[in-house]
Amino acid sequence: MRVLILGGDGYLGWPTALRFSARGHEVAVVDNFSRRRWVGEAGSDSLTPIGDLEQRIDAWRETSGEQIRSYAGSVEDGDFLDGVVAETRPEAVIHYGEQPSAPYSMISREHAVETQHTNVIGNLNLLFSLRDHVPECHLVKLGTMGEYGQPNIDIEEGYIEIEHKGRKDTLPFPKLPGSLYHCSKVHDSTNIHFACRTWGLRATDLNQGVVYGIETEETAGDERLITRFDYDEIFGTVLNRFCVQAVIGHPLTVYGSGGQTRGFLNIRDTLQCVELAATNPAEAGEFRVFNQFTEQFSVLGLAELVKQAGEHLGYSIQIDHVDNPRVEKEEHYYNAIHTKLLDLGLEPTLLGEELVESIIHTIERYKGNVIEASIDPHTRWNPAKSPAGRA
Ligand code: USQ
Repeated sequence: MRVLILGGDGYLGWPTALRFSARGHEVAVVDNFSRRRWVGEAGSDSLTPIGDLEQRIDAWRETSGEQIRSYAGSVEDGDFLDGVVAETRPEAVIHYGEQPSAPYSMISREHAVETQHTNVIGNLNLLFSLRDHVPECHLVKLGTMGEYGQPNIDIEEGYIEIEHKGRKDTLPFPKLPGSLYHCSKVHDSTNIHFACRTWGLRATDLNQGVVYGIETEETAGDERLITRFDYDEIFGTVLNRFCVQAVIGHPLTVYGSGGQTRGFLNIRDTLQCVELAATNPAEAGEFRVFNQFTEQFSVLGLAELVKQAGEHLGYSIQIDHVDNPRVEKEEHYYNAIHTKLLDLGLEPTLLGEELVESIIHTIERYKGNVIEASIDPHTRWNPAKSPAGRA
């Protein structure tokens, strides 16, 4: 299959490219390297040392004999993207090429605008390119579980059957996004759904939970192939952050009470899910939604797990309840259905003490790279509600 991966230099995009390439698919990647720039601007850097995209592609060719084609440019540049789609004529596009951080989108007006411009306009450009050049192509779009928020009812996979005043319909599940980043993903979903209904495109929205982990089958063998790993307040996801904090002796930063519950998955399972979606495409005109996570945890539950695993390895670990910089529910009902990927054959990697210990061991190799000043949260969802003395 000809696969085009947007965001192929990123935390998930790079190992996804290797996975498809290793399985004999013809892979091309697009990236404008803004993730590297954004993390630098946040005063941080990848914990893992990563070469530039061309060096990594060369290393992959050397170790696997496989070739990955690359295009440097932005999805927001519609003419550029159109040229890439016309030239590569993909059968599947995996779209990771977005600004993925909720805190980043909440820093300022400029950051919110950049997030929604990159995400909404990039995705819209892609929909037109697919329509005009490869209308049969399957779009596999990385969405987020955060589109749904935390409603007081079970979360279905994309759609809910509603009976209203004696009539019934199956409609998109209501959305309650928790940041301007999450709002951008809702806008993307609306645009993709429209393109499927109107132009007959086929798409799968992967509403992914919070990803953790570093190594994948293809990256574990050679250090030059390792993916980036962020742990700063803006780009680090919570479990990855807690593991780094454990290793450097920084108290674990639980925001508020820690009752916030989310769906989580290991990075290896992200790759499994994306491959399952791509090799089992949606029908023409279908907008399919999968809830992509394997297990639910509360933030405090994760902190306790990291404390237990870290202490088992001889670390002394403190859990701090810091003022929550976000506006979010800290105690809430959460039950999200996630059966569609399991039905396609997903074999979940379950989180336990042993897995946390293995992540900690990988982090230990690079702990000298940690920039501790980037860890504590400063970005507040509502600056008017800042506690005294905090920016
Ligand atoms: N949290 C802490 N302490 C920390 C960091 C986070 O308690 O040091 C809490 C947050 O307040 C939040 C939860 O952990 O309640 C998750 O935060 P996160 O930063 O790990 O994840 P989030 O901002 O939700 O975003 C991440 C990815 C995003 C993806 C999303 C999936 O960055 O790309 O869409 O997870 S989901 O959470 O399901 O919306």
